Amino acid sequence: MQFTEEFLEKLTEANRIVFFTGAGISAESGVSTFRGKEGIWNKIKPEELASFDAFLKNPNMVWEWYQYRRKIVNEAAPNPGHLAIAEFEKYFKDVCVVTQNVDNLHARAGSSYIYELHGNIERNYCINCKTFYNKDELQFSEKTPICKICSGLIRPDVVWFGELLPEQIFIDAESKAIHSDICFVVGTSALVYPAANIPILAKRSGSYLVEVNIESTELSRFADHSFIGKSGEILPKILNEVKNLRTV
Ligand code: BV8
Repeated sequence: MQFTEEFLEKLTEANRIVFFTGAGISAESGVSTFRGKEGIWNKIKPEELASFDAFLKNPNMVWEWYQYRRKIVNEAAPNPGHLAIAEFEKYFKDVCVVTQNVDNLHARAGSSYIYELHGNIERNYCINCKTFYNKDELQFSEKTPICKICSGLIRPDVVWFGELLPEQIFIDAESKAIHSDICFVVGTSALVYPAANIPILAKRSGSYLVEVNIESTELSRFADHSFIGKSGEILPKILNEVKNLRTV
C-alpha cells in the first residue's frame, strides 16, 4: 500500500488524532452494518425499531431486537482495526475515538478516550426515574424489564432517531474534532446527523481528513486522502508506518 509524502509528513508532525468511526469498523468482527447488502436497515425500517414511539407502541418487540443485537456483540471480538486504533495512543500525545457505534468494541480493544455519540447497547435505564441498569442485571429477560424503583419500562441507553445526542459528549467530541491535526473517518456512510457534522467540522478547522472505507461515501469529496479497503487491513498498515516514523 503506497503512502503519499504529504500523508507521511502529516503522520510525522501530528499530535492530536481523532478517529470518527461507524458500523464498518465492526463489520470484520461479525457485527452487521446498517446500510449495504447485508445492512440492518434493509430488513427493517429504523423508525420501526430504533425510535421512542416504536418502543412505546411495542416495547417487547424493540427489547427483543436489542437482546438479539447484544448477543451478536457479546459473541464478537475487537478486530485488528479496533486494536490498531487503541495502539495509536502509544505514538501520539492525544488520541480519541468519536463513534456512532453502540457495540462497546473500541473499549474492549483498549481505547482510553471514547465519545459514544449514540450511546452503548450494554447500558439500560428506566424511562421514568432514569435509574441505570447494567447488562448483567437484565441479560436474561426476554420481555421488557420493569424498574424495581418505580415500575417504569427499562430501555437500552442508545440514541434513537428523533432523540437528542448526549449533550456534553457531543460538545466534547466537537472540540476534539476542531483541535485535531488528523481526523480519520473509518467505516461510516456519514448519512446520520448531527454525528456526520463532526468530520466536516474537523476539516473546516484545518484538520487533515483521511477516509478509510471499502467504497467512496458522501464524505469522500472532503477527504484529503481516501484509503479504499477494509479498515481491519488498512489501519494496521498505517500503524506500522507510524512505528517506522515515530518512537514511543
Ligand atoms: C436528532 C443508535 C434532534 C441506535 C443510531 C439533518 C438532515 C437529515 C436528517 C436529519 C438531520 N438532522 C436530524 C435528522 C434526523 C436523523 C437522521 O440523521 N436521519 C438520517 C437517516 C437521514 N437524525 C436523528 O434522528 C438524530 N437525532 O437529530 O435529534 C432532533 C430531534 C427531533 C426532531 C429532529 C431532530 C439521532 C440519530 C441517531 C440514531 N441512532 N444508532 C441503534 O444503533 O440501535 S444511528 C445508527 O445508524 C448508527 O449509530 C450510525 O449512526 C448509523 C449507521 O451509519 P454507519 O455507522 O455509517 O453505518 P452504515 O451501515 O450506514 O455504513 C457503514 C459504512 O462502512 C459504509 O460506508 C460501508 O461502505 C463501510 N464498510 C463496510 N464494511 C467495511 C466498511 N468500511 C471499512 N472496512 C470495512 N470492513
